[in-house]
Amino acid sequence: MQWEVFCRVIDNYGDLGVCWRLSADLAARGHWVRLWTDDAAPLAWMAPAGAPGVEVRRWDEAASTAQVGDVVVEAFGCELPPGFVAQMAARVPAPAWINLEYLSAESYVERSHGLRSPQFSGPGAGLDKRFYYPGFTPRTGGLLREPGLLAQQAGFDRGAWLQRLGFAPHAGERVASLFCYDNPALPGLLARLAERPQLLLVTPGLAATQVAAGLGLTPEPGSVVQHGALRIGFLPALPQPEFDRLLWATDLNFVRGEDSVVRAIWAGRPFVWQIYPQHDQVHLDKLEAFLARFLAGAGEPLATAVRTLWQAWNGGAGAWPAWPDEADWSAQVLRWRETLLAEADLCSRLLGFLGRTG
Ligand code: TRH
Repeated sequence: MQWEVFCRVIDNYGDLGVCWRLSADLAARGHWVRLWTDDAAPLAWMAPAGAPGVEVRRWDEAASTAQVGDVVVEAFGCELPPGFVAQMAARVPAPAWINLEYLSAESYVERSHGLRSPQFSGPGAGLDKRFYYPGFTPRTGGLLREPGLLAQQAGFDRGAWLQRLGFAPHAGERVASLFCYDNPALPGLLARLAERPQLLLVTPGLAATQVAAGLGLTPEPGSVVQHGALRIGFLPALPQPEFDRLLWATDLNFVRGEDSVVRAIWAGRPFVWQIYPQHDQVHLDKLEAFLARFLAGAGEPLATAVRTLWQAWNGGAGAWPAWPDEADWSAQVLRWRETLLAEADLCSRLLGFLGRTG
């Protein structure tokens, strides 16, 4: 099928990151995708090689395109250009119109997934928009997971990959990654990590600037600095598949936002999530809902330790909490991953939702 994926970049990289993964995944399954975005700049590092079958187009050219594909994906309520919607309404047969929503573990997702929003007025009058909610249960839209992802991971050589990246760990060093927003708890984390030999790989942007500011230096991609027993390596921006490998190469991942938390689950390592902060604090309910799913069936000591650590990481400075038992933590991530792997991925479910099998 021919797909039109619309992505307006609000801030950060998640909107484009999710839309790119969706587009590339669909194209790898034999579909044609036009990704319309108002800011394609991050694709220069996120997807420098592009993907066969995906054409990146400028948002403001959409209204004047000659033809409209079979499926239109409006990502995160980005409001399609009215001229394009008028063309959708004129197409016979009408395209399927999917509003792809943000990911949440909250219970409303199952209730809202698949709901229709018939258009009674405006350029799209007569069309039927349908809400598609990604999620963690079979009654939601699922999670992005490319076919063969876990097989790729199983064949991954962590040592060789880190070496190629220029950050080979020393003997006995554990490896962690850091991708975060502004975070007052960061100095506490660095002090904690510096108690034993570890290598912390820091992503560029907010994570690198804060770490470097705390140490009184300028972050240079490729450089490594010593902080107690901790070595801190500053990463360049990685293409998305390499970012995934970073999460596979570590013992512990600090991730943020919507896309990288899903990749941390697939990586199967202990992880700490900094959720995208919202002004009215609603993100804290979202965080609790995620924790409730992740920690279902976990023993009390692990559940309490992980919840306390995640709350501290999302709630600001304060005493750094006790570290969860890493063997239990790791086992819990792998258990949850097994459950999620038994469910169909987002693209497969989306195709089923549209009445297609592939
Ligand atoms: O950048 P984010 O904070 O994006 C956020 C969230 O998605 C949030 O939910 C949303 O509401 C907001 O944007 C508008 O975090 P996220 O979602 O993990 O997206 C980061 C993307 O960047 C992800 O696709 C991985 C990619 N990435 C790379 O490809 N290479 C890199 O080196 C790094 C650091 C990230």
